[in-house]
Amino acid sequence: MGEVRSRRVFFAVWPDQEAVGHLAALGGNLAGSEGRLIRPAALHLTLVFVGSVTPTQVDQLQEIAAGVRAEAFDLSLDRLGFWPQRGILWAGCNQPPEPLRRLAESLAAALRAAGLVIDQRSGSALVPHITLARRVRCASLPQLATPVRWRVSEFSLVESDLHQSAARYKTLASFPLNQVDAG
Ligand code: 2AM
Repeated sequence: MGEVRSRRVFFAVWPDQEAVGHLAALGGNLAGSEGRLIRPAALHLTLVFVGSVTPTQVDQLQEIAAGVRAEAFDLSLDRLGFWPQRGILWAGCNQPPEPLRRLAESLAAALRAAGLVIDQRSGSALVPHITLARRVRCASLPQLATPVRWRVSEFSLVESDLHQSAARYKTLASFPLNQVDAG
C-alpha cells in the first residue's frame, strides 16, 4: 500500500560445510521426536540481532559493518545447551574466544553509535550459540566428545524472512575479517 517494506535483519557467522554436517548430526541425534530441527543450510551463529529496518537502513548497516575491524579466528563449539522455555537445543562454547567477543562488541558498539537500537542480548551480553532445534523436550545433554571447529574468516548481514513456521535466511553482504599471523 505504498509503504516501504521493512526487512528483518541480523549479523551472523556461518559454519563451514564440515561443521554443518557435525551440527546437523548432533541435532538429529538429540532433538527427539517432538523437536523441530533447523535445516542444515540455516545453521548460524548470531552476533547481533537488529530486527526490522528500512531499505535505507540496510545500506547504512552495510556501511557500518564494512568499517568494523576485527581479526579472523578459530571457533570451537565444545558444549551443548538447552533453554527449556522454548525448547531450544543449542551448541556453544564453554569459554567464548576473545576474538568472537571483540567482533560482536565492536559491531554492537558501531551500530549503537549510529543510533540503531539493537537487541539487548547482543554485544557484551551475547551468549554465542547455534540453535540446532526448537521445541525440544530435553532432559540431559551429553558432553561433546569432539568439539565442532571451523575458521571464522568473515561475518554476514542476513535477512530473515519468516515463512510459515520456518525462517528463510538470505545473506545480503559478507565482510572479511583480518587474517593475522599466529607467529
Ligand atoms: P535464536 O536462534 O536463539 O532464536 C534470527 O532470528 C537469529 O537472531 C537467530 O539466531 C536468533 O537466535 C537471533 N536473535 C537474537 N535476538 C533475537 C530477537 N530479539 N528476536 C529474534 N531473533 C533473535
